[in-house]
Amino acid sequence: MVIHIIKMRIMKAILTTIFTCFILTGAGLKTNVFAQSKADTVKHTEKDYYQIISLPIPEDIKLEVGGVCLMPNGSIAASTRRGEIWIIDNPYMLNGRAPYYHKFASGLHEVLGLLYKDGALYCAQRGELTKLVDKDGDGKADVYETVCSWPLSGGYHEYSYGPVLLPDGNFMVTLNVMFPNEHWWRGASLVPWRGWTVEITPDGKLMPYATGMRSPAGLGVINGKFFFTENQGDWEASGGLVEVDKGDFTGNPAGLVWADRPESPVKVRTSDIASRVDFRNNAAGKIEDDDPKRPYKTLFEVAAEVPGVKIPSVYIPHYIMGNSTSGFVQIPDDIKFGPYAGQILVGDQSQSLINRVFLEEVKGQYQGAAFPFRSGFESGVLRLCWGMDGSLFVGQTSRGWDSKGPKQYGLERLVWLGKTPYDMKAVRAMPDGFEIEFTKPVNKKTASDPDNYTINNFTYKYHPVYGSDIVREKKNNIDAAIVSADGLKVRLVVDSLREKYIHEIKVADNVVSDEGTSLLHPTAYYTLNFIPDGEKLNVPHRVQKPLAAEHHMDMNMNMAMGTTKGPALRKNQTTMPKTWKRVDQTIYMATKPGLKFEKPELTLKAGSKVKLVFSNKDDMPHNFVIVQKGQAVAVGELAMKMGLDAVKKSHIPNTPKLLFNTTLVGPGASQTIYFVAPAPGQYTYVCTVPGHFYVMQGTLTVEK
Ligand SMILES: [Cu+2]
Repeated sequence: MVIHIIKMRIMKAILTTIFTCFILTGAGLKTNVFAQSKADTVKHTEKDYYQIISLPIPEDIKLEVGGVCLMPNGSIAASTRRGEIWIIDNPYMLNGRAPYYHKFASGLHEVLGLLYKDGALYCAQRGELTKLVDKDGDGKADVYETVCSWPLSGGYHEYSYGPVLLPDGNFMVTLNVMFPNEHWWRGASLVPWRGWTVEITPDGKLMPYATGMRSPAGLGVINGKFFFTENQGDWEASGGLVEVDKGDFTGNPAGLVWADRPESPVKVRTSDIASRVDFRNNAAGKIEDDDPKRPYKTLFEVAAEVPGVKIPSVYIPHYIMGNSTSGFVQIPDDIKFGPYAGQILVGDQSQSLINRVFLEEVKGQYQGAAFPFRSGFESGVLRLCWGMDGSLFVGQTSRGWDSKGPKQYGLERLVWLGKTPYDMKAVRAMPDGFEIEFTKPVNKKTASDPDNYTINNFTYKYHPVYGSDIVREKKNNIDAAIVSADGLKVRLVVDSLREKYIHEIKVADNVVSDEGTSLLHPTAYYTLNFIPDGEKLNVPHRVQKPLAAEHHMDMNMNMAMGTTKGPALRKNQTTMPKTWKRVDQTIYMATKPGLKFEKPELTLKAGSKVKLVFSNKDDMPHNFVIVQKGQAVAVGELAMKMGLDAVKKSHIPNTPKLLFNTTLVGPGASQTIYFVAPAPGQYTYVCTVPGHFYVMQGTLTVEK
């Protein structure tokens, strides 16, 4: 599979080169429309500003990074899923020398976090918080001391993350729920305090702090407050960054089984949720969200009724910005890392990238905007830590789950190259809209045209199903775009803002900087938990012109080509066509964990009437899409450009490269499609979900 990807990447590089050569040779021609239309904006990429430097890892070290931290001498400590801790000297590769690895500790149980404090390393193993000390100074830990332990059921996914240090010197650890067999993707808490965040004093006293966590892979302290990152799953519509106060409940009810214990500070009870949202605890244990008309509530609606329910500070919309939110760090004020001091960098494991979050306090709570930041890491991004020189170390692992980055594990360093990208620096909520702050002055002419911005808002369902569709989507009308005198800010006056909804803010390419550059990242997602009080600008209402690019195509109208006579079949034909008397071939296709199809190859007979039953046996949604041979990545990349539309349309772009498809199929669910097998030859089938399409592929052979 990896070789396959590399081949495809080489092909892509060759194609890009051919294409570039074409443009270069074409530049000499008299009529070159292409060069002219592109010449007015300067192209730039993330690479021009932030460089990724890979650290070589000796072949015999399986550095599946679970934790990273900076040592006082500038070395980096990295813990692994395999239970080892390595100290890496000269990770900056000064004087062209390779880093030097030595083993500090081993025999630990899946170390997914690491902290240096007062001459010792602290790590959460699955079942305990451990202090490791090198007493004799030989570079190896000789004291392994249990600070505090907690029970384990032995179930899959019972990860423990951390610790991080609170300002008062206590430790915080987050504890993943487990997935029991009968409900294999639904979180359960079989032993205390699974699904909780726990606070631990230096002398080992464990105090339950909050619950509602499902897969809290990232944790940290921002401006003195405790935050964690959640992943999509049951009851969790999308990943995001959540500020947690003591006693909060953040959404996944599995951990509430322990809320009655005297040590629990949580006031929410299971019945508070169950009386409002159907848990659908049926005997089969399988929940299929088959009925889009099923009534639902949002998390913020439940929070409005139940004190103690906490909504995320900032959503990092699933599929659109990432798939598995992981570790985060705040950019310190005193380092040189570009124009984003004080903001948060949040990793994404499966997409192998880092997003950026701007936080602001509104009505006493944090909320803010998420932006893309840097993609292209070599494996799944899990842990981030600052080096001594202000560069960012990025600890990575695919951990049995594939990531977009092709390697099984990796350690890389992200370095700012000293140039400021033209980007949205921040988006702030205003009483009547948003204020976008840019890193460089904008061209005032284009920036003051409100038609050069689009805003859509949406929310998610709160339910026991894995993830959620985007629901209640609404377009906002923009009445004015007012540019500040220095050209660094644009105030958008927006009609009918919706409190508690996520607002997608898009800036058109022609809102260029003074230097003629388009934005490096033109889209932001602002989680508007509160609209701030204050004076509204008095501007007349106007009706926004729709952008030419906003062409909405109903997926049901997406017709398949090359089928037999009679009414054309849909690409997603889910009932047997009336003209068919029988099915010639019935094919069963399923998914399996680790971004795989159960069968890597399929054979069909050309022209035969095919019924294909696609069953999703994994714990996340997938689709099944047949595309022209070798077009899986091209179609997947088109799907990634669909933005908000992507989830609604099941990541199915409108392209002739795509022949037939299922829509998104949730965990445990299935969908049947009908199509006529195309002309003899080879085809590719793929799941077009972002991050999946690079690896989740198979080969379809159509025979005569
Ligand atoms: Cu998939």
